[in-house]
Amino acid sequence: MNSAEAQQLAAGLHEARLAVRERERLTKAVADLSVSDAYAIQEAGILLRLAAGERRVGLKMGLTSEAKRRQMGLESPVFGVLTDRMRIAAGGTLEVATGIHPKIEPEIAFLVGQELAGAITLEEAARACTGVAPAMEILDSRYVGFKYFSLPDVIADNASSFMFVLGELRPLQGLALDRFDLQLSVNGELKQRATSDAISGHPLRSLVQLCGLLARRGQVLPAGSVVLAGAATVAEPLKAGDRVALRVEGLGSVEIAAA
Ligand code: OOG
Ligand code: MG
Repeated sequence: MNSAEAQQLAAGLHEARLAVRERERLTKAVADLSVSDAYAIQEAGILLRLAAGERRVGLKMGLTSEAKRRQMGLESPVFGVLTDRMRIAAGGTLEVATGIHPKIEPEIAFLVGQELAGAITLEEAARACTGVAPAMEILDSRYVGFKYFSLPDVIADNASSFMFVLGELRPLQGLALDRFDLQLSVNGELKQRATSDAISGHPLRSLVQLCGLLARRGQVLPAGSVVLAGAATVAEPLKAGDRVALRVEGLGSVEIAAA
């Protein structure tokens, strides 16, 4: 696939997002879309957002838990790009109608203090992080019915990124990052619960995997990046009027309202 083709497919997804209108998955028209084509389309889509004044603030890992891979019927982790415009302040409000069919999921986020590149160990990942926080990701797919059936489709659509919210960051020292109990409630009712080892066995392993995926594309993880490690459970549908809270025992809480 040449870059003009990638840009054209990216523009189609970009317009669907801006118009808040679902569209057919790309593999319906381009059956042989490869993972590498898909990342090129994703990057072309990010360039459109940057041209509109957005800034890159980090990356997200997706499909790092078995629960998510089973929910979406997809086999391996993927990454997407986060921009400043995707961030909602903790305690803030999300307008559901700005998304097509948004869903929310419980995550752990890291703030990476120094650049990470290529094959790194869990210890190197831990040393590079200056903070960890409870987080929620609000996903939205630009595809009909939030279904895409293939990894290239979801990658091209920036791994279904829409919005995210971070709780308070704290230093990693002394925290058992793979032993957190994550509880996601909607309107006070517990909806999803899992231990943080559901995320790649250990949330920092998502960061290691991310560096590996980036290296394959000749990229590094820049200093200052926020990284969402991937959801610990399946995502919950989000509707106007919902109050969603994530409580992570030993780490903190974060909440948003949907309007
Ligand atoms: C893909 C994105 C998955 C996660 O945390 O696993 C993701 C999707 O489910 O549409 O963000
Ligand atoms: Mg996610």
